[in-house]
Amino acid sequence: MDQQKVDILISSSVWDPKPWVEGLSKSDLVGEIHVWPTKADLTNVEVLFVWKPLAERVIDLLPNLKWISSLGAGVDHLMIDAQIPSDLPITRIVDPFLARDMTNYVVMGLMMHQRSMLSHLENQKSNTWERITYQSLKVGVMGLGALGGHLAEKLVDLGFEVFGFSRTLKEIEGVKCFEASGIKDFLGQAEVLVNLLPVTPQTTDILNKEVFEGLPKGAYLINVARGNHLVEQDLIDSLDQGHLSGALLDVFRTEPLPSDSALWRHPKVIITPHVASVTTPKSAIELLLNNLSRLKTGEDLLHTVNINQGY
Ligand code: NDP
Ligand code: OXD
Repeated sequence: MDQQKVDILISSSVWDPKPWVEGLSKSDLVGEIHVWPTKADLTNVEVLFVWKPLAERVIDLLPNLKWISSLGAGVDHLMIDAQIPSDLPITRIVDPFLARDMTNYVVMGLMMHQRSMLSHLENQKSNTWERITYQSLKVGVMGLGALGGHLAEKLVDLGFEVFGFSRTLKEIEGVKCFEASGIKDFLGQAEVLVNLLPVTPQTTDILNKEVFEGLPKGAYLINVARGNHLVEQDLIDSLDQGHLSGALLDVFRTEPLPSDSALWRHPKVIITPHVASVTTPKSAIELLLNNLSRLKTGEDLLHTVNINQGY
């Protein structure tokens, strides 16, 4: 092993590891790159990059591991994995492209809802000319981190009235912010509720009956965070009872969404297959290499996760 270079293991069971291997291998800092599954000797591996889930006992094969990074923004796949050591730094992807793409997706969903696009598409099938007008909307953003914070700012620029909710109180120009204890007041304003929370023990199942009842009648849900935030039956009940007017869902408890899920067929639900914002290897690799160089010089890594908080 070249002492100057760092060996890496990539475990990506969902995404193609090829662009990551190609991008990382261009750096002088990088030694051997292994891709899981492999039978190679992994003793010299110091860095593990994971996009969920990590096969069992992989960590046992990495006695010299010094750093783990998620290849996405979310780290829930690492937080629930008992083999992940609690004394190693864990980082995640915080990337302007990820924030831009998430904001664009949510704006698309908001606009489709505000402009009744589903009704227009339906009308087109029968050559029906029906002028459905639109109203200004109050949007509530749950989670004001790298993604939710960016979204809230851009929504203000687009002229929406924006409300924000986070664990600790934030200050964002033009956004009325609430901390966790203010959830009731926050929900009461949200004609569209956008979920961009991380999934943790505190936020699992947070999109439930009680929360939906706290929203104004006719509210619309956009869930782009995690499927485990949503109690699916509570959503279906609320849609069927006419309290919620519709939902755009990108993430699900089980992915791919099973073919017998009632969500597929629900007339008020739009489904996309976890594509709201996808990590761009090129820009994420820049971040990973920046952190690799920090690891080598002993500087603090960027975008570390607080393991106690779970995000
Ligand atoms: P961040 O960690 O930057 O932000 C999380 C935000 O949630 C923070 O504002 C935090 O509050 C708030 N929060 C956490 N716990 C609570 C709680 N119990 N009550 C209230 N607020 C809370 O995450 P990102 O913005 O980078 O990403 C958010 C999530 O988006 C990811 O975890 C991932 O699940 C999802 N995602 C989905 C994608 C998709 O394609 N569908 C793509 C990328 C990400 P505070 O500021 O006080 O810490
Ligand atoms: C992520 C995701 O967390 O794509 O980055 O869901």
